[in-house]
Amino acid sequence: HTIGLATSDLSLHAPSQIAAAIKSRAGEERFNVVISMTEKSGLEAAKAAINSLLAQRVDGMIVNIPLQDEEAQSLAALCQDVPALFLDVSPQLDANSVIFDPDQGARLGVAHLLELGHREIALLAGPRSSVSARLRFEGWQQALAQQQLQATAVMEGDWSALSGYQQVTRLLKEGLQPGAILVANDQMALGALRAITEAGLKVPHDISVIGYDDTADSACFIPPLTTIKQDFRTLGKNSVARMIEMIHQPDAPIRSDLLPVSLVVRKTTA
Ligand code: IPT
Repeated sequence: HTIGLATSDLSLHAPSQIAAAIKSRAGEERFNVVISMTEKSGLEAAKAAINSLLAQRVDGMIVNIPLQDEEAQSLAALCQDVPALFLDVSPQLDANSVIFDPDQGARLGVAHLLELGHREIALLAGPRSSVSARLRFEGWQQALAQQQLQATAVMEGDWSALSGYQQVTRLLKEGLQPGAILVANDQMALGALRAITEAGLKVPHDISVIGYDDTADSACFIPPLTTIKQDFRTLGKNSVARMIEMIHQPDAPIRSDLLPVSLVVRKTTA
């Protein structure tokens, strides 16, 4: 049997670690994995990736590409009798999916900062084109609003470290210095750490930073990054298990599985 994996850009750390986890778990189950990657966002690029996997006659399709509800529906239809499992869609979507809980992640980050006494919190969100970026951002805003708080600044990056560096450099140049920054992924947090250090400020003494993902390198940032852990090994295990079930029981009811995330406290928050 062969599983197709349609994935967003593997030069990003999270998708590459997810792909590695799927590949290694599938190998243990004696399933082959073929990968098709899209560098662009949007439905057309996702369709092309999926068509190339269908042409290779895969038995099931795991889709780790950010998709709006209607986009995911149309891709599931494109797969016809090949079962499709989505990893980057809204948990509300009526489709087979395995997703990390974006709300829980957002709430854990905000709660950690509030416990430390922070009130001036800036947000560095991921790209608007990504569903999970939007859900994390909305989760932060809701968690702040529950405490009658509002973000002191809102920034948007493209998930890359460089974009985090540029956004936070600009913020600090404008003379805004929040007490803490919630960042939508670890790569942008890495760039944020550089921007803060270059401005002559210290993490966490002057500004606290929280990332999101807990990719393999994040414990080695300077200082080691406090972050929201998405356990990619668990995602690999669960998504391969689900895919095998779906291949063997094509008539099983549609199900959306929500995986918990957790706060990992290291040295960037105080
Ligand atoms: C999501 C990551 O959290 C983020 O850092 C970025 O790499 C993004 O993927 C790329 O699409 S994880 C996804 C399963 C929601």
